[in-house]
Amino acid sequence: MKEEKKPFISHIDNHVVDNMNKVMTTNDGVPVYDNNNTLKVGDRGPSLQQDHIFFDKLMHFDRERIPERVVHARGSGAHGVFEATADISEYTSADFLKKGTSTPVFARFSTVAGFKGSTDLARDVRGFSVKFYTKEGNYDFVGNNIPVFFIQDAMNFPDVIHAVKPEPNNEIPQAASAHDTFWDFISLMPEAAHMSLWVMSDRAIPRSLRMMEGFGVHTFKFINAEGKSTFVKFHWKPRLGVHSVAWNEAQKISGFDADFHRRDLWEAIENGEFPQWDLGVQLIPEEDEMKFSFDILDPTKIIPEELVPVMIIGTMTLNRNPENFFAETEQAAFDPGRVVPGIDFSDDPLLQGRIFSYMDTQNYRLGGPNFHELPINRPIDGKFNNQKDGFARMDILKGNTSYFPNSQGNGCPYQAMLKGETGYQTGKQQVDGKKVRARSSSFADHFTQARLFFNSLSPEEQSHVINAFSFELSKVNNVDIRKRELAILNQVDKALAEAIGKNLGLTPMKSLDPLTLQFAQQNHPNYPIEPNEPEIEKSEFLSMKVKGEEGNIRSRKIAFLVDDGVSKSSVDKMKKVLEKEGALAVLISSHVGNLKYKEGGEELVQHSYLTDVSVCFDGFYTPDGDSPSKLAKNPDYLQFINEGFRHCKALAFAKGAEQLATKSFIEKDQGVIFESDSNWIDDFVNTLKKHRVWERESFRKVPS
Ligand code: HDE
Repeated sequence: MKEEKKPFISHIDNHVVDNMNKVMTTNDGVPVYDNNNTLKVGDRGPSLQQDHIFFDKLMHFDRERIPERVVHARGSGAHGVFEATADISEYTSADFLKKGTSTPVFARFSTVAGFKGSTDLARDVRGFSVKFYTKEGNYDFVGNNIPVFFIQDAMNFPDVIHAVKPEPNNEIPQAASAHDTFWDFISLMPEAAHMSLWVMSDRAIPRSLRMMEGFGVHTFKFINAEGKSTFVKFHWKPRLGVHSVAWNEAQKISGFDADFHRRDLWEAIENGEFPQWDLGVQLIPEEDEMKFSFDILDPTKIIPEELVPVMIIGTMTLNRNPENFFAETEQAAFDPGRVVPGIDFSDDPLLQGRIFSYMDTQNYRLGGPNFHELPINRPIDGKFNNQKDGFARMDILKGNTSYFPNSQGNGCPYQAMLKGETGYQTGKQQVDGKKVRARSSSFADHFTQARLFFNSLSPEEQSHVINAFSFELSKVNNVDIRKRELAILNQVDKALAEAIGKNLGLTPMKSLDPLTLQFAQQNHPNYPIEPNEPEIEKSEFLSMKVKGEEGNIRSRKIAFLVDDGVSKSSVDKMKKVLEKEGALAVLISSHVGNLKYKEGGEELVQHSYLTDVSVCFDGFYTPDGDSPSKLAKNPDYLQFINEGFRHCKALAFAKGAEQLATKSFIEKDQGVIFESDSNWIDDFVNTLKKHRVWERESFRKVPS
């Protein structure tokens, strides 16, 4: 069911400009008479220096680009609302988390490595940022779709990013980790083992931004009204399930529709299919800080949900696209240091470094310290302090006092404490220690959780990880790097390393490469350190296949493969059921424009075999009529269904089209559904719900 577009958030709405029925003006509001011609001496003569209308236009144009984000440059955003649904006042005083509270949000999803114009389907981590415009100021959740990070200390961040970005001499490759410098770095950093397995898993190639989890990664702290702290890990759980594309699809989608994820998010919201995520928390009492086999301050570790269950505390619904990409999505300034009363930082050394970096980068990227005044970054109830001036200052501070303490301005703005208000209060914490540049020995186990992740995947997901490592390391030219990484993977799981080694023509080294060991010993002189006994060997929450089983087909795109003469009743029969389930039926024909039905009548078609490809669809249906005989001779149609089959998607054929399946490389299985089977439409829907016909995975006869 289509829902109405929600109204603007008032404090941003005030800044929306509508050109409709307005005379064009210069930036000073002077009406423009002629916007085609510069001022000249005679119509063939030289231009004049006094053309202030032209200069006004060009001056602005010449400055339209700002520096893109140094990481996470490519992103897509949307507005929405967060509704708190659980009473957690025992743990946090945060106003926006009080049960029943609704808070406007702006979310932005991104890839990390690529430039602003790079493809959406790169194998990469996805950023998951949410700005909550709470009554107590803006709270920024700045997380990822992968729950751990490559490195443990902020000092290494510029290095990991330099390594993954295009190489500095030739700026190749764009938005890809499959190159020497990335694996050179990773193979010297055993702490990256856990995250590198996640990035080589299907998590790094989501089907949709709406179908991925979000994680705060670090441990944070909740602070309650009495000042008591509780450690907290944040999780976003998508209502549409967690799903991915195949790597072969990702590569092709990048060519056919580099905006695949951006378009998907935009269209879903325009169609009233508002994406939703539940916000969950894992709560760890302060007393339990040291209870686990790993350190909860180490960002390369998860807290398995079996040990600390996720409690759902609210739901986010994205219900409005931005009016303007630059003003909103590009200028949105996220910062994990932007916390509100009731939320605090832990001592995770990666998180601590982030608290500096984001504010610093916004100052540079958005041109100065007034970036908070851009509409998208403004707190909903305003800001009141003595800060003033600076580039592009927009607020007009009233009166002659801009200092504290003052008596002339009645002591205002006043500190919360003076009027018995709480304001932001840092959680009290006893700290005692020597100043050191060092790494805790509790951070030294790099492989146990990497193993936990690999063990928890289904066989199909494991084989994707093997293929991804094999692909990436095959693209590494330096054989020593391949060997070094293989030695790391051998510490995680021998079968994993051997399978990859086979594809690389290498036998994995038994122990770490001496160079890797040397780097590990810089942080831990006694490395390798005997790891603690893990609490669990396998976690069902880490497999996407398990999560996928709960799925539905809302907003999935099903290609109806047709041509002139197709039977309308055969189209409508399937369409009705799919649309009832919330899926989209997309007609694809040999031409765009009017499609002729067998029964008479026409329908406007927007997609053709020329413009579209199988990888952009979730399932395929070939209806009856006079069209199947035409399609039998159409190589593009045959490519569609063969590739769909190869990518383990569901295919349905109406009676008169069944022979088309046998004309191709397709073999009948539970995901190839014929009308002559009983319950064929239900079977098709149920197969689509499973996202993939995983059992077909090992079937490699069809080239794609
Ligand atoms: Fe970021 N990161 N990061 N990061 N990060 C940025 O901030 C940084 C890290 C994440 O949609 C930058 O505004 C450091 C972890 C997201 O606009 C920059 C460290 C996680 C986004 C920056 C990290 C993230 C960023 C670049 C290690 C997951 C996009 C532009 C100490 C929990 C936000 C910008 C958006 C963006 C620094 C590590 C997520 C340079 C120094 C861990 C989602 O400030």
